[in-house]
Amino acid sequence: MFRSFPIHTLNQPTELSGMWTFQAEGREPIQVYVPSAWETYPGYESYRGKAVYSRDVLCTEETRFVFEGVSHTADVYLDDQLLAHHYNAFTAFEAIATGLEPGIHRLSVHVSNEFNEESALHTENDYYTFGGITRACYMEELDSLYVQSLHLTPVRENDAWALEIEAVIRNVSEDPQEFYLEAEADFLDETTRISEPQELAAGASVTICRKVAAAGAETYSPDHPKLYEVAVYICDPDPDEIPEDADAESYSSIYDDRVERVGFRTIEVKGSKILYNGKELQIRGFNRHEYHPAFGCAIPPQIMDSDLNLFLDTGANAVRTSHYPQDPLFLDLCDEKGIMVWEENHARGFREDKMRNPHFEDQCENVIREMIRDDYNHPSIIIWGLLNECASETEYGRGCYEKQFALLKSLDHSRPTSFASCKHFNDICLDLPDIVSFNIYPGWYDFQGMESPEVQLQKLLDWIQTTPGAGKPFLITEIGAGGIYGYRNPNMDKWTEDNQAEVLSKQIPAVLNNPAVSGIFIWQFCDVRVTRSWAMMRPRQMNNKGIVDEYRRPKLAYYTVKKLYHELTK
Ligand code: ADA
Repeated sequence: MFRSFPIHTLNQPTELSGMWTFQAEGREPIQVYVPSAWETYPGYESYRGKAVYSRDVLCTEETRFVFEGVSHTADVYLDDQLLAHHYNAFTAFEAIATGLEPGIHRLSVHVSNEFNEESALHTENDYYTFGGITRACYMEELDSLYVQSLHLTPVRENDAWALEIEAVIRNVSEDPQEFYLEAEADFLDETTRISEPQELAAGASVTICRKVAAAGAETYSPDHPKLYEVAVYICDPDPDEIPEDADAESYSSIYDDRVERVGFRTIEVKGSKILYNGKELQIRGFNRHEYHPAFGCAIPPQIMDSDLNLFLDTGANAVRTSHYPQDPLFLDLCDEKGIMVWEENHARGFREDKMRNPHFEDQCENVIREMIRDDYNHPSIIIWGLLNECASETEYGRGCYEKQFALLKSLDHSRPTSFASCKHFNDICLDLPDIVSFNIYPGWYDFQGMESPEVQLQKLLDWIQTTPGAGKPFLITEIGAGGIYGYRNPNMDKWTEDNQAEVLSKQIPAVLNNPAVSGIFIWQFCDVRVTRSWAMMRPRQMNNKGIVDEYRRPKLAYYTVKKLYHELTK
């Protein structure tokens, strides 16, 4: 299961989950289940290097492969032909083979999780960066035309809903093709033609935009997460004229279809408030990394679901996908459970020297493009974020923030933007986002002084009012403390569960009782493995600030958060 709803009504994709051959450089081949992280295979627990995954696949003449996530770098081959190259573990890519001899072919994915100069985003870090085909992959039989992407934007006009549909259609054949588009949804009275018949040149793509009324649609909200499926069909304008080379019996007048879901809601910034369906929003969330000791970052659906059930149990209503786009299935579940999402591109804690890596800007921007291309339709996503804790205090860093915000806004004007800063009192980028957000750790990191969380927060808020961030909504995007599961003592020693719970019991009310704050994301949901160079600062080589440990066993802090999130809900 790679999505929680069928993405086609006609030809269903073939999932490629199952057993593949895995061979790391210089080692014997073994059979492994895909998707998975290779750090979960015995003998590969800390393997950093290259490996090849391969299996046979049954192809038709035109076949499209989709990989939801390969960590970090992938080269996809069919037999000996290179179909696609992709960098970055957390976004999807396609690989298309055309003019194939129908039958069995060998699909191989060459994967690397190496750290090197070519990789600006995957580096030694305060989370682990795994290897493997870590998210679902599938293949689909293509006709000459297919829907490459479908974006749905709900709009509220004159007290009624409408929907903007934007579909990218691509012609993979060597001939021009004629087509028109139709759309189908529960809120449309009948199948609606959304483009006139037109010709698309060989190898070309076209974007079709059309607004349709959706007057009868129910409004989506966290309490009423009503989702609608919207299908678009690429239709042949001349269905009676069967092409000479087509098989008359199996000939279809529909080239391709695509289903996406939409939730009709609004999210906007007005002055210093975030408004959701016109009402002031209070965010109570957690930061979540994709991690489990038995699965690495390849989290099975059952765990995604149970993570979100724990969120709901604590009274949380939101998740920040720190620090990268998360599995599309996880986002589907957020849509269904009414959990709001801050999704961000993949960049954590880069100082200026790292931002000057010649690949940094391109790699960050690609993640932004792919994230918005793929995750645009999730009503759960209410904020786009970028460049967590990077050099927003330097001129060079500001240049990157400027470019990336410009790109983000050009790709989606329907959601507010932000970035999580740690440049207290010297950030020079607060004019760029719609929402100002800071990470603070009062009572945990001593370098921030030992003043109370209330005082530290107020000083920060007072300073922001002297910057171009004045008058914007404000979020705490990280706050928390470390605690090792099962380590208890009454001295409130660092790393005890007792101390973690105590620190959070002071931090949370300081934030949620401050009327200038629109919400909080606690750092973090579960403990996560970190890379080797972080081990000296991280007992167990883990970031231990989870309110549950890596096996999702609740610490004392879990109950503290649960009590406070319920008491302080506005
Ligand atoms: C930062 C960072 C997180 C994590 C956290 C911590 O603010 O954004 O990724 O490293 O601090 O645990 O210190």
